[in-house]
Amino acid sequence: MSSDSVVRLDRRGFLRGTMAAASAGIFGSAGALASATPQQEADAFLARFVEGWLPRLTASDEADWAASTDVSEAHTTAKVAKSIELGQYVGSPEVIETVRRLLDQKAMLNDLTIRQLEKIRLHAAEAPGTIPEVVKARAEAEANQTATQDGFTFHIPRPEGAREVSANEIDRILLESRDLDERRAAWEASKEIGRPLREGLLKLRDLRNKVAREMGFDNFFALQVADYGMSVDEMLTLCDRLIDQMRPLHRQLHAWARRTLAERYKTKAPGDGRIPAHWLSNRWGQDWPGLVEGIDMDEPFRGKPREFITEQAERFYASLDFPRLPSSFWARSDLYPADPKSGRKKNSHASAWHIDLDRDVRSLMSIEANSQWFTTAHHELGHIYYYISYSTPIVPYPLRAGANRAFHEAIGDLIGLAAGQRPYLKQVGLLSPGAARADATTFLLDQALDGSSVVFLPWSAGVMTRFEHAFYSGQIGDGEQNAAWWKLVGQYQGIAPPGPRPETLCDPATKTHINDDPAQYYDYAIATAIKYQLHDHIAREILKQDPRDCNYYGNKKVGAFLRGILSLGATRDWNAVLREATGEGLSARAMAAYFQPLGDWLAKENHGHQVGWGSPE
Ligand code: X8Z
Ligand code: ZN
Repeated sequence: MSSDSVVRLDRRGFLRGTMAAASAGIFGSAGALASATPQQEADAFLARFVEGWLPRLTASDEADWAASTDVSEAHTTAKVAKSIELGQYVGSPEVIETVRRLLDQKAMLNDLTIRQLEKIRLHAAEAPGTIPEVVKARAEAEANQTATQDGFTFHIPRPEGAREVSANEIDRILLESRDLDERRAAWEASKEIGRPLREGLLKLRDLRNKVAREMGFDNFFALQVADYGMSVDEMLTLCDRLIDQMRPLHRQLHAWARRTLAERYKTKAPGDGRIPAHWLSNRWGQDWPGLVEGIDMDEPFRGKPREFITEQAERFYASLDFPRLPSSFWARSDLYPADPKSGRKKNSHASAWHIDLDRDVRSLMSIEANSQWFTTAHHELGHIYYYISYSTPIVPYPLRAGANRAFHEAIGDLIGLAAGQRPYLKQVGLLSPGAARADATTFLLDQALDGSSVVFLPWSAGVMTRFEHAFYSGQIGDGEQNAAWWKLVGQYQGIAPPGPRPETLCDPATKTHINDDPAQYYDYAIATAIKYQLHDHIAREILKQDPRDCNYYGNKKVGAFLRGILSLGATRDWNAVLREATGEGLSARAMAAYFQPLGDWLAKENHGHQVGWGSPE
């Protein structure tokens, strides 16, 4: 594939990308005017910038959407062309220079203006027009990597010939099969995608770093972290703190899971105490659903039409007084797996899109009627309702984003947590008999193992964050990707590969975000902490109910509280937003409190058994 450059707004509204060449004079007379104050000059610049930005952004997003929902040479070429136009605009030296000059006069500007200029500066830093050849090369590499990823076909080897399988089918085997050979074959098949992605990822690392360094960032990781107004050290310290706060519970869960799985597969856990990766239900061990016998969260969804999944999620938001989704959402979204017979290939990972930073909101999913997609649909609608809530005249276009990226990830997860509470499930007929019967601790155990919860933190704040930091700051040699990856997986998650992982494979590249949402995965770790903080506040202060047994459904006060946060977009400092909403700064305190009864139970359950793994930890 050949392409010139790519610039796009990612699924959370953060512009990333590159430009081929700077075009001069976009803003014409918007330069310094002798008679204008810095504030007047900034107002004029922002108005003019947005006017030219929106149509280019929309065209680029439309082309990107087409390329992600129907992988083809023609769509990739069109996406690249539109991206170039956008990149030449946002990364033009004129924009960079104007923003720099205005930000040098911060004392004369109001807060909203400074915030917009900071955002535009970060957008420009993704596409600095001062190094067009690097930016162009990056664009080509980004486009190739995405096309390779989204166009990949998984195969499970069999004596009679390899069988083509979808990502959903691999996930189903890992969730349901009790046959370790079958599990290992599915797990290994899921890792084959890393092989064709390895070289492109190494190339992208160098190009992304060169782009980031042009405007003074240490590396690409530092550029992404800058959106939080934090240094890299501060971000790593924050992630470590979240892991530390939940470490005791994670170790207990790990010990319990290892024993339970060894019994399930009638085998023994390896001597160093790490859990073999193919024993777990998720391809990366990022969450471990399906471990608690007797709680089958999928049962209520069997036989339901797949349309039910998003419609029920929408009903939840609507019950909180959020508007119904616009008809264009239903008309334009791509919610179900591509028909294998059609030959169409689409990105298999869920995402939510804000095409025009206004009314055009869409989601890309591959929904099947099960509990995993039920949770994911709530997650994606969280993004969609965030987009809708801040698309008002009060929020300037450059600030139509989350309070920070983690807030954007947290909202749908919060509603997913609310939709997993038993009083709600019972009310809407989605509580399986097993889940209804389970005692409170067993139900809590199931939640701790499920998505975006306790076992997710060592993965998100640990493995993913530490790998990408080391990768972009030059601490991993070219022939050491898998070695570095599995060292981190072993250390943080207590998981080991089922066999050797040669460097011709590239296991980190099997995770979508490493390729196309790079150096941002701590967003999800921080979102997990924020989710429990918001939930704790909502349950105790608004609902006056037990956070582990509550029901948001139909509560308009909860909706008003959430819209108070969502409608701000990125107009306020995120620390202040969190403090004002919950009364505390970012922390896993609420999360630890939520699971505290489980910790007590597990400590007893694990008494006399091995807890922990490897040495030293
Ligand atoms: O990528 C996602 C969302 C899309 S923004 C489905 N998540 C992370 C993942 O799947 O790895 C949600 C939880 C973590
Ligand atoms: Zn998301």
